[in-house]
Amino acid sequence: MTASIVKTICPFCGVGCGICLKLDERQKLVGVEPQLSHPISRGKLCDKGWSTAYAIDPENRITQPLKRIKDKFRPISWDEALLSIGDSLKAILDEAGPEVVGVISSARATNEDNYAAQKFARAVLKTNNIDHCARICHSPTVAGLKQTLGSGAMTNSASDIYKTDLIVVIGADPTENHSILGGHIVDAQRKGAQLIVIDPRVTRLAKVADIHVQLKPGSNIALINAMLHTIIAQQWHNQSFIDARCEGFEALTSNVEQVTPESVESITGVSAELVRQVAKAYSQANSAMIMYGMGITQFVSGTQNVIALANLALVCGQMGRPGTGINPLRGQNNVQGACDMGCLPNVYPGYQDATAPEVQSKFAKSWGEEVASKPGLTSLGMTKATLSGDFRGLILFGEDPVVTDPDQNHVKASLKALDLLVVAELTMTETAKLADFVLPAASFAEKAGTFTNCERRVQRISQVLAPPGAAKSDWQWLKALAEQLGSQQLSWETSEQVFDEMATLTPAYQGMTYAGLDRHQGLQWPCNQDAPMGTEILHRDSFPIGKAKLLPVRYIDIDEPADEQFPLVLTTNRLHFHYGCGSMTRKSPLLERETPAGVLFINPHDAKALQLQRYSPIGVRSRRGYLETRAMITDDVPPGLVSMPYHFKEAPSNQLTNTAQDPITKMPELKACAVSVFPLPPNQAPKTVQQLWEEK
Ligand SMILES: Nc1nc2c(c(=O)[nH]1)N[C@H]1C(S)=C(S)[C@@H](COP(=O)(O)OP(=O)(O)OC[C@H]3O[C@@H](n4cnc5c(=O)[nH]c(N)nc54)[C@H](O)[C@@H]3O)O[C@H]1N2
Ligand SMILES: Nc1nc2c(c(=O)[nH]1)N[C@H]1C(S)=C(S)[C@@H](COP(=O)(O)OP(=O)(O)OC[C@H]3O[C@@H](n4cnc5c(=O)[nH]c(N)nc54)[C@H](O)[C@@H]3O)O[C@H]1N2
Ligand code: SF4
Ligand SMILES: [Mo]
Repeated sequence: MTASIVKTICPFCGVGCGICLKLDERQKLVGVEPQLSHPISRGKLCDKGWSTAYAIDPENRITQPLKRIKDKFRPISWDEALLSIGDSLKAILDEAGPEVVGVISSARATNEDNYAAQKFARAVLKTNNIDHCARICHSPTVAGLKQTLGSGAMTNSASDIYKTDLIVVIGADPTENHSILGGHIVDAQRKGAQLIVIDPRVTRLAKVADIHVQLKPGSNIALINAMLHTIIAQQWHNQSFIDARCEGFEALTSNVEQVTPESVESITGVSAELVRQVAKAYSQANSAMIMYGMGITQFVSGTQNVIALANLALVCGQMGRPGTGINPLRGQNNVQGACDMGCLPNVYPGYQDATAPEVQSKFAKSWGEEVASKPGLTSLGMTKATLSGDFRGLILFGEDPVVTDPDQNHVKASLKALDLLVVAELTMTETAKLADFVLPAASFAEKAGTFTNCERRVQRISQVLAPPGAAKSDWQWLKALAEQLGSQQLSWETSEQVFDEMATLTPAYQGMTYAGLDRHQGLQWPCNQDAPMGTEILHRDSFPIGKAKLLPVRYIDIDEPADEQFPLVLTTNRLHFHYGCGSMTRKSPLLERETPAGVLFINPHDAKALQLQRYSPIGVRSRRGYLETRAMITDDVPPGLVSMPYHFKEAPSNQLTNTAQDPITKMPELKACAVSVFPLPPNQAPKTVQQLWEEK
């Protein structure tokens, strides 16, 4: 029987739906229901939201600090854990200085946890080696939109979906991954908005779209530049918006002058006729909004792809009004927040340049502490430096890079080579298994704090349950570790104190308090003196950098095209019922029943050539790794392209993926690498990578 119901926010994706946790008389979590009046979810939740109780079930949790002795973990007290970790860190720092240690924080944890993590790195360890999963997610958005518009976030709001005439979804699969927004998109289309989906796969949204542009993987810039060519040639651009608000139109025009739709047909696989149709529809709509995701960012051309999209929106004046804008669908529940909090090696909270002396002295003065001065490493930079002996101690929480970073064998080798690996987790992940110390972390329901969703809405989460066993909030164990190292920099008593300190130093959050957030069902940044009620639409009258910058970009091929040895291109995607490394969704029997294992999606044409039947066991090989799984034969992927989810540790697509990187942000090319696929004997069950490792 339900005894009480407490409102909080869903801990999975960046939509930030409002959920209610239901407790029985013993204060045990017994279920979940949607918040009826929530501004985004409006009384709905997707299957993951409904399954939250399984994700944090105390039965499956780490409840005490653990120390690894050879291959076994021994439970220890917090005092012993902090003492040993502190001694280890001190020894490394004394020997090799702050450049060889770092922190990887979590886009699943709160703003307060993330603010504490970057302060721990910069003011306690004195290093800018701080990063998180945004590196391999929307770092090209942060860099690309910062250059063009001055702010790397969704320009408009979720409710704009109902205010627009045309929605372009490019490189995103929102019915699977931002399901409540996906539902709003379908709804808006039913009410009259036109829907264009640009994706190499036939996604569920592509099936209902007015137009599906099935481009070849990695050809975004060729397509967008051909659209720009058409728009400018046909005078469909918005000259008055360009004159008043943009710089660089001449250079952009000459950059696309030769890029006719015909000239790129062989690159994109899209007919010139269709390019013209889409260019006309987008540029001539009264209001049109672009929504995009990993099919734009996860390429060596990631930042350039984002810039190309910004060029398109600006030239058409689809910006700064309701139902317009460029809208990155930020992925994790708090990835917008973890970036805002400065858990990136190059920026402090509020995107303040970490290498600028005035920024360093602002924070040093406010914290009363000398701060890190040298530029920091990215997450993959830390992995690489470990293998060359230049990085030795990593504190990581709420990420599972063994499953989610590219080139799994390389990641594993690197984590094993560390002198010290500390992992704070809810449960025993593949990464935690490699740690020297595993710390028990409180889940979202066991702590107070805030999450910032994809539309920049900062929302409060409440502590509903006691943490299981000795688990602590991430900021709390970071505070204890700082004290162990002799620093009082993290000596807050409540999460509200963390938030208040952060807000004074982060211009876009300056006008926010817990009380204000509660009163308004969250507030969208910037929220400050000029905008005390927050901001639904960015760039209405001007850009933070004055005029927006139109920046010419050129098509860049994928790093590893198919060849004779590896004749298929592998792309990786998500499935509705599972999330990230699977550690939270695979605890739910309901979600696990829907999709219990990884598969490789392959076109009937390629399946026939390889003599595969439905569910045939197969081996998949790339230049970096090998895995076994089963074939799922479907027209949803075109010939030549195969696709795999990355949620399944038994058959993780990151065993195969490429680490080639976008030179600007170090984003690896997770959306394309070359593989070969071959049938296994029909009666042989696919082996898990764990079994394959044991055999080695
Ligand atoms: N169920 C579920 N939901 C999630 C997550 C999850 O793990 N599971 N993760 C969350 C996170 S962290 C994130 S970042 C978001 C990501 O959400 P999305 O961005 O929607 O993620 P993906 O499915 O990886 O990729 C999106 C689409 O890009 C397409 N694509 C591949 N190559 C290209 C290309 O060259 N051009 C174009 N235009 N498209 C291409 C793919 O076919 C795919 O449909 O989802 C969030 N929501
Ligand atoms: N091949 C391929 N690889 C990909 C992608 C892809 O499209 N293709 N997408 C990439 C993207 S966009 C992303 S964002 C990454 C995501 O990669 P990860 O961040 O590694 O994935 P998650 O499953 O979100 O892992 C989060 C972990 O955090 C733990 N956790 C949850 N809440 C808390 C908390 O409050 N405190 C602590 N300490 N722990 C907590 C959970 O138990 C879980 O194990 O994967 C990337 N990897
Ligand atoms: S759409 Fe995202 S935030 Fe909403 S219920 Fe589903 S996983 Fe949670
Ligand atoms: Mo992500």
